[in-house]
Amino acid sequence: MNKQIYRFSLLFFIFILLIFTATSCGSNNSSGGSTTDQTAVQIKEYNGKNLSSISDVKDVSIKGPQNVDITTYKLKMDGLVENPTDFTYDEVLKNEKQTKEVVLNCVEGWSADILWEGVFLSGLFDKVKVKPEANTVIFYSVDGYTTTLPLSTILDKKLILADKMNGVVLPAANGYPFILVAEDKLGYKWIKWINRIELSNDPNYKGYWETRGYSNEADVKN
Ligand SMILES: Nc1nc2c(c(=O)[nH]1)N[C@H]1C(S)=C(S)[C@@H](COP(=O)(O)O)O[C@H]1N2
Ligand SMILES: [Mo]
Repeated sequence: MNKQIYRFSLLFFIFILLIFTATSCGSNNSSGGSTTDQTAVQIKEYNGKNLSSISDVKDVSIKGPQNVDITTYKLKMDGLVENPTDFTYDEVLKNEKQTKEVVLNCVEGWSADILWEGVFLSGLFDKVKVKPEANTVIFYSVDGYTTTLPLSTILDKKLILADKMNGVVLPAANGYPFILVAEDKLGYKWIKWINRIELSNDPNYKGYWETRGYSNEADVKN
């Protein structure tokens, strides 16, 4: 009888020990993961080329850097869509991601070569089901800034909404939570702090700088 209890307790002890080892390994792994995120540093080189630094990107915003509270943040998608939706930050980030090295050129004469990472706009369009008559996309920002691009340009160029630049989460000054990576277009199409995307059939809609005389095409001339 005593022997049986002894054997049983021994087995029980080994069992508890195994569970303890397994769970503590698990938590070690996850804390390792978050440490990596916290110590994320800017990527400096891509395909053997030096990238610009985030500090080379001048803030030329109409009202200065905006601070977005991510706990209440929503990206509203509406207009000519079947399913108007307010997406949280995490819901946006669940879409297919892409990394692209793209130069941002401002009309003020500076440029920055940055490695952008974000989600395809086409993925978001699929979720809200864009109606066939939509041909124009109007972007809105928390600072009241707006700009627009033809729907076909966004799809042809496979444009992304970036949440990261040079491998780090966008700083507030650079558009956190999302900037439009409007490749081949001048800086004023790269709208930051986007909180609404409207699908429209008005190709003549003009954004903030476009109503003040800048070209609506905004093509970068090389
Ligand atoms: N919301 C918002 N986005 C904006 C602007 C702005 O004033 N407000 N300025 C634009 C202009 S003119 C440029 S050149 C780029 C600059 O981006 P950066 O500040 O990250 O360099 O942001 C663009 N996006
Ligand atoms: Mo600009």
